[in-house]
Parts: sequence; C-alpha cells; structure tokens
Amino acid sequence: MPIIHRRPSWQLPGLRETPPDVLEQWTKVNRRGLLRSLVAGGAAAALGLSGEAAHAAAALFQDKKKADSGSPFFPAERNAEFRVDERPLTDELAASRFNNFYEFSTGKRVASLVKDWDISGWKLDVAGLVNEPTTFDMDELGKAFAYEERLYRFRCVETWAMTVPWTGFPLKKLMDRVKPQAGAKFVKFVSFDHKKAKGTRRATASEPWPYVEALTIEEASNDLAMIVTGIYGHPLPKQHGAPVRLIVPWKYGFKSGKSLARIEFVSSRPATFWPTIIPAEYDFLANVNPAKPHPRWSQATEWDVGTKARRQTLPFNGYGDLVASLYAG
Ligand SMILES: Nc1nc2c(c(=O)[nH]1)N[C@H]1C(S)=C(S)[C@@H](COP(=O)(O)O)O[C@H]1N2
Ligand SMILES: [Mo]
Repeated sequence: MPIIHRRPSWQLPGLRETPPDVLEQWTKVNRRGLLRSLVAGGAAAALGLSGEAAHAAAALFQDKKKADSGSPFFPAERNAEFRVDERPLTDELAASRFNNFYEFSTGKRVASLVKDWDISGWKLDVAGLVNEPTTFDMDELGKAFAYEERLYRFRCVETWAMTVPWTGFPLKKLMDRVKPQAGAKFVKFVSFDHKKAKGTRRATASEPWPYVEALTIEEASNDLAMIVTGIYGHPLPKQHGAPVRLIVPWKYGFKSGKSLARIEFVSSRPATFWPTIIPAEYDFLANVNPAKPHPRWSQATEWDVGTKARRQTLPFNGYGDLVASLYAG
C-alpha cells in the first residue's frame, strides 16, 4: 500500500507541495519497491524525473520510512486551537534540509551530518528544585503525557521562518508532574553532550557547551511552551533535535533547545549559550520583535524556508494575545 494513503492529507504537507507528476511517479516507484534504483539515479531518468525531483522524492521517502517504523505515539491528534491562517504551511523537506544545530555544523546542511549519531536509549532527566525528580526514557515520556499536534509559527533570529506542525505536550504538564518548589524561578534546558556529535566540527574555545537555554518559571508555565518529540506527524528527525526538544514559538528559535538531556529547575537565571558568546547581540528574553533590530540586521521582515517569500515579522511572532501579559511590567 502506498504510504501516502495511510494518513489524512493534512499530515502530509510536504507531499501536498510536491508537484502531482512527481508524486505520482514516486508513489509508483515506492509500490514497485524500486526506490533503491531511483536513489541510484537510473530509474529516475527512466521515469522522467529530473535529478532534483528524484532526489527530493527519495529523501522525503527515506525520512518518512524511518519515521513510520518509529513510534506508537504518532501521529497525534491536531489541537485545532492553534491555527495559523495568514501564511502557508512550510514544505516538510525544505524545513528538514535547512537547520541550525551548532553541535554538528555552523552551516545549515545538518541533515547529512547526523546519520551516524546514535540516539537510541535516550534519557531525559528532570531535576533540580522539584519534589519529584524523574528520568524518562522516550517510551516513558510518551506513556506519561498525551501527545498532541500544534501548528506553530517558528522564527529564527537570522530572519528565516517556517510554519510547522509539532507533536508533543505543554511543558506545564511536565511541571505539574515533577512539582517545582517555591524556590524554582527559572527552568534550564540542557542539550546533549556535544562531544557525542562526533566527527563533525571542532568546537571553538569560546563555546560554552553543552547548549543551554532557559525560561522564567512564568514563561515556562505558559500553555504555548511545548516539549516536542515530533514534527509533521512523526518522530523528530535528528536534524530537528531528536528525540526531545523545546519549542517556544513567541521567542527567536535559539531559545528552543534541541536534543535535551536535562531539564533543571533552578533559583537564579542560568548563563545561556548565545548570550554568553555574544551578549551584545542575543538577550535572555529574545522575544520576536519586528521593531527591535538585531545589531547587524533588521528584524522587520522574515522569509519562509519553503517558499522563500518575504513577509512582515509579527510581534511575539503572532502570539501577543497569549504572552504579552508576561512582559507587562
Ligand atoms: N542544542 C541546540 N539547540 C538549538 C540550536 C543548536 O545549535 N543546538 N540552534 C537553535 C536555533 S538558532 C534554531 S533557529 C533552532 C532551529 O531548529 P530547527 O533546525 O529544527 O528548525 O534550534 C535551536 N536549538
Ligand atoms: Mo536560530
């Protein structure tokens, strides 16, 4: 059975953007089990696919195949409260081929560098000033929290943006479970040990690994802040921060730490990765704000990694209704 029939069409935005002729050919190839030859290029020519289209179809199919075998927790039901009406969904393949993940690269082609990175047996520690510190493996996480899917805007400080469906659950639900103590004022998100991103790049001495980000306890309690284990209806591909990451959609993307090893409740504001390296350029709050230029570029507009179209940047990335009150003081 062709995999495109196994899910409702809204869960396959990448496919919807794929030209129908390419999709049709891809489906045929998949059905006949000829994908390997397609990748090798021989069949692509025979089928009349351009090299680029064949490559794109093959890459997307590979991602989906891995994901499909992945997890009993996917796909999760879409939470219809989180609508994004003014812009299109970003093409899945485009989003998964343009990533920031400094443990692996200072460039965007992370997808090709994560192949040998083994994330099996991953554990997430939730610790610090909480009454019930807990370590979750990914199976326990899925059993402990009902996953839902939310369509969110996502905006990098570098001006690129995307609109993608994330799967996971509100951070607040994790907090309710581990029970932060009165002294917990900040939540610290610690990514995996960067030395495990082997064979990729040499870190410079100025980089304060591991990657650390943090929120105030009030920000962390906001319903929008999400612990994310999936994207486009399947488990996160490694380049998107598998197997578990944070998503804070009203802040610039660097606040949304990837591949988390530890979430820690602390009493004072932790030093975080980018503000430590370049304090003049990256502040702790990092709320999306078109009126506040980065010292080296304007933030008034942004461009979509799928369509490349430019549009106005929205204050709080379009989430002002839900979060502006956090910053009233
Ligand atoms: N551990 C870690 N988390 C990280 C980063 C990183 O380099 N390392 N980059 C951040 C930045 S700058 C952005 S824009 C987003 C990118 O997420 P994406 O590649 O899934 O779109 O991840 C954020 N989280
Ligand atoms: Mo970013």
